[in-house]
Amino acid sequence: MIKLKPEHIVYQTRDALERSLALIDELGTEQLIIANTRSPLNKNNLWFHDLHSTTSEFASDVLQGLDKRPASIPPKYFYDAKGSQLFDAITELPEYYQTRTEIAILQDNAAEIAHHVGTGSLLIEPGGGSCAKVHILLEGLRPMAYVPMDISSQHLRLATEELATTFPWLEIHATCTDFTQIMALPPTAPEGTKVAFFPGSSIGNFDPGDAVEFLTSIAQLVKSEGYLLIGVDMKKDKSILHAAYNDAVGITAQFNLNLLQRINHELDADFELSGWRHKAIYNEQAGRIEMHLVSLREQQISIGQSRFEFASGETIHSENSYKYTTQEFIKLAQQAGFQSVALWVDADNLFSVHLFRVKTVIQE
Ligand code: AVJ
Repeated sequence: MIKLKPEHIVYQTRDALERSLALIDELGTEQLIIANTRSPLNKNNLWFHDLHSTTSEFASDVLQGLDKRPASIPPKYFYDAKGSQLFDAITELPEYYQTRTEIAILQDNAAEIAHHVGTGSLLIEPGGGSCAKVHILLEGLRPMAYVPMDISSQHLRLATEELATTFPWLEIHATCTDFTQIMALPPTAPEGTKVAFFPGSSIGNFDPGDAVEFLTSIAQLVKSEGYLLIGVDMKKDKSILHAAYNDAVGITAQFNLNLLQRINHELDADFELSGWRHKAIYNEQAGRIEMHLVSLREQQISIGQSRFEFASGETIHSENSYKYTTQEFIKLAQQAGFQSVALWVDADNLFSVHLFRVKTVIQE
């Protein structure tokens, strides 16, 4: 976790400053505060906080990951503008059941979710780059404000501008950040019951231990009256999983290979995409889909001043996507301090949506 110190923070408005100071006061210095340039775009209900994920971090993660054997690169780097577009295309593939199944679950149960959570909340979405699923909840939940956080600035900007137009009554406080590093609210966000929304089974990208740590940081963010609404892909027949990550038209392959293209563009590298192949397998033992890029020949790659050798058949591990039974996931969330409030699953047992609440500690 990166800790921002108050002196690193730029306040553009007195109001933002005051809200931050109050927060620092309330939480002590333990809690991170993201505050940055407040730039109301051409909408008066949209604030955009740009906390760039720096190129140097991308560079050092890639160089470090490619030095290991087997080599690996964190999946968060899939999402440059092209990668975000490709991911959106994945969600529309017939084989990729996750998105449409989750959307149906949210639609069918929106009223019940609103009943549990109440209106006037502060709805927070880590990774909410395209703001697509939140549409389903907004009318029912009528939150006081929506705080999407995403690593892709451009994606977030376009999506929130559109959202601000569609829902003029909604305050949006968008924050461009790597939420795996910094989990904090922008100082312009108002107070209210905090509801974290983490759809799409993005939690599957974390190893279980890291998932507990991540959920713990969400629990700390939403605090004792807060909720977590989270979508989790379920364990199921291997063939269904295999098809979802090896689609017939090859969009997932393009999505995987785009990582190399991105490294070429941003880090002065010379990957030849024709020298690599997409591979996705279900590791039953670990309960996860693994994506790899397989070197099709012996080759040397230059990235800036660094050189990397790959033998034919050698791989770069680019993603894990863990699958959980509902009981496994409830146990995991309990380790992070959550208790199960409600659970929805589709008729085919493909996907689950859990509502959790932070366990309140009863003081005598
Ligand atoms: C965004 C991590 C949930 O694991 O299904 C889709 C990413 N990778 N196809 C997933 C992904 C390949 C996706 N998550």
